[in-house]
Amino acid sequence: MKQILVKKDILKSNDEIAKKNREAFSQKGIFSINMLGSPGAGKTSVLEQIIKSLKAEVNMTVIEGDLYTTKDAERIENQGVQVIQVNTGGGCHLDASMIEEAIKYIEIKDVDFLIIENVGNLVCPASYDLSEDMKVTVLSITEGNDKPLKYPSMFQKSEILIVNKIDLIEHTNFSMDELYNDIKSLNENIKIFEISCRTGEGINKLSTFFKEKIKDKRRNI
Ligand SMILES: Nc1nc2c(ncn2[C@@H]2O[C@H](COP(=O)(O)OP(=O)(O)OP(=O)(O)O)[C@@H](O)[C@H]2O)c(=O)[nH]1
Ligand SMILES: [Mg+2]
Repeated sequence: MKQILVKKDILKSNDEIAKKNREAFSQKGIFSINMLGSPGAGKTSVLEQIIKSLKAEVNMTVIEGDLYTTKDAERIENQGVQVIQVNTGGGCHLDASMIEEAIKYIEIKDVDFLIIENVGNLVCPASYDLSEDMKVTVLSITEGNDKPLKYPSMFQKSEILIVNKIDLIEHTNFSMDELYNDIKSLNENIKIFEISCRTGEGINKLSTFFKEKIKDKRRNI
């Protein structure tokens, strides 16, 4: 596993770098997602499930964003998937220059699906384009259904919302009806998947959705 500590190139704007990365990914037919959500929402757990379900058919690479440790990258490496750890050294989000740096260490030519796990944070990461095809936010039942209205930006900018830990719903006062109402008032086109990484519920549907997106991207090279 490669581990890099990145310093920002303050001369280039985030969007310029993201545009360049996006062109490179598109030319190679790489479908990429930027996974966002609070610390502990289950981003790495969702990744582990998606990898288990798709790795026989899809060539996946993961960029793991974390402040300091390699804990999540080790979990991904245990799944037998190429992973690059980006440590932000305390920074609360990834930016496009970090992705630009990370992909220097990736054998990118055979990659079909690039998954970027952002730093766990419901606010800052939403502002940075990482050249992804879509932002995917993970919200877990234990965080409460009020989070979209309290932290709207990430939910407004995401194409996908994964509601994780549905196995725990009966132990909480989480209202799925309120969540759907709130989220649709922020982003009427967002697609919602209800899943549990613990029981496996909903994982097939989510993986099939990504598989179709990966195929579409390949077709459009
Ligand atoms: N009951 C239950 N627990 C879950 C589920 N998904 C994840 N967890 C647990 O939630 C905790 C956090 O999961 P992670 O996957 O590490 O969360 P994360 O969003 O990657 O966390 P950070 O990278 O630190 O932001 C772990 O203890 C998981 O085992 C689920 O569907 N149900
Ligand atoms: Mg994680």
